[in-house]
Amino acid sequence: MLEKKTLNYEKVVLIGVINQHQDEAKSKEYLDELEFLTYTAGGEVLKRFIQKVDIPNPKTFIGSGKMQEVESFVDEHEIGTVVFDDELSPAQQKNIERILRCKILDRTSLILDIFAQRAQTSYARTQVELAQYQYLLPRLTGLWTHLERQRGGIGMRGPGETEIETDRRIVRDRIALLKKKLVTIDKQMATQRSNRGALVRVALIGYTNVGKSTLMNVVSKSDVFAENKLFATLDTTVRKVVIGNLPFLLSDTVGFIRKLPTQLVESFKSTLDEVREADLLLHVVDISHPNFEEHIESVNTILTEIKSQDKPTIMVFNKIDNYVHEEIEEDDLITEKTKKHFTLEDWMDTWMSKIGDNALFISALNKENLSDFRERVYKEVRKIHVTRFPYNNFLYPEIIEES
Ligand SMILES: Nc1nc2c(ncn2[C@@H]2O[C@H](COP(=O)(O)OP(=O)(O)OP(=O)(O)O)[C@@H](O)[C@H]2O)c(=O)[nH]1
Ligand SMILES: [Mg+2]
Repeated sequence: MLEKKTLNYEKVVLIGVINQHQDEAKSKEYLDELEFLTYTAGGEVLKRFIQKVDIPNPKTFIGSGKMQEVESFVDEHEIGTVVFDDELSPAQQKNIERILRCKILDRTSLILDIFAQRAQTSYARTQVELAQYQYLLPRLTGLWTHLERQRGGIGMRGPGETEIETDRRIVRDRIALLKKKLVTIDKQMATQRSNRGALVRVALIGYTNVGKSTLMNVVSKSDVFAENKLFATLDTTVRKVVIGNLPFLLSDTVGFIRKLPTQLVESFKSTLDEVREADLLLHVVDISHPNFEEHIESVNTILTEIKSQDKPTIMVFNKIDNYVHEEIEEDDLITEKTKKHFTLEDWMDTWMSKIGDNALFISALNKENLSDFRERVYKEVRKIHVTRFPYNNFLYPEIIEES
């Protein structure tokens, strides 16, 4: 799955746990995702350590025996960065850093680092920088910054070419400044959105890397950056799209992820306002991902956080071209059919019985079933459009007539 590794990738070790909330399989899936995040940030994973712990050690998160194992591996292989899948308290981070003498990151700081690398506009940069400093402030005392040889690299990079500041006083001032700047930008963005008029607003949402931008490109014939890395899109793109004469606005926005740092949810207020103010949500799902149902849950949790859980929503199951399932041999009478044996048809039946024609199955890449997609979106947008522009209904027949 991963591209050829280059020499300047940082050497990284991952640490995860197994407990009553996550069994071995779950833990593996989470670490797979963490590895993908690490790779996106510019790291190469040399080893994973997994420990069974029900209650994390308050001082070092994992137990001392495991920590010794990690320590000798880190020494032997000159590891520069250790990433924990779970959020560490500032105290834990400090203690672990003292033992391992290298950079200690967690999922949150890794995601923040990727966001910093991906932020293009000054608006996105401001949002990310604020989130980074809010995360860092309580952690500055113990930070690895005193390890001079470790300066820079993953977790130390601010937006653009900058390196993050580690002086507490400067950080505090910077936070205050960034907050002010964001208030101004938020106002400008709100004005911009209200200037867009009464056109129906549709937002593409979903877990990261599911194909939102690819779908946006196919539907709007635009050119939005799509890539097989996480968080390819940070800035919202809005395009006017016309289906069968009917114009509406389609926005492509930042992907969600399990445990999206709360600092990010807050500072991405304007970006998420795009979702909050949308009339219709297209929830894109990568059905070829073994964990797609959990992705749906994570997305729904964030929708609830931003009070958008009750909006009209069409579920768009993408990447059907890539869907694979395990077969049960005909003479195998023992294996019980579970979800991993589901065919695509089984999933279609399951979802259609749940939400009827609000479930669509497509491939944005191979342009499969896109006419169904257009038809369905047209119907839904039309419903909203005719309530806003009641005088020219005749322009939009019930059924789409492609011009
Ligand atoms: N096989 C397959 N791959 C797809 C399909 N749609 C998108 N992809 C691939 O999935 C990867 C992610 O696509 P993007 O469009 O960047 O996904 P995104 O949801 O915008 O991702 P973020 O912006 O990172 O949240 C790319 O490598 C696409 O080529 C599809 O229908 N089938
Ligand atoms: Mg995207």
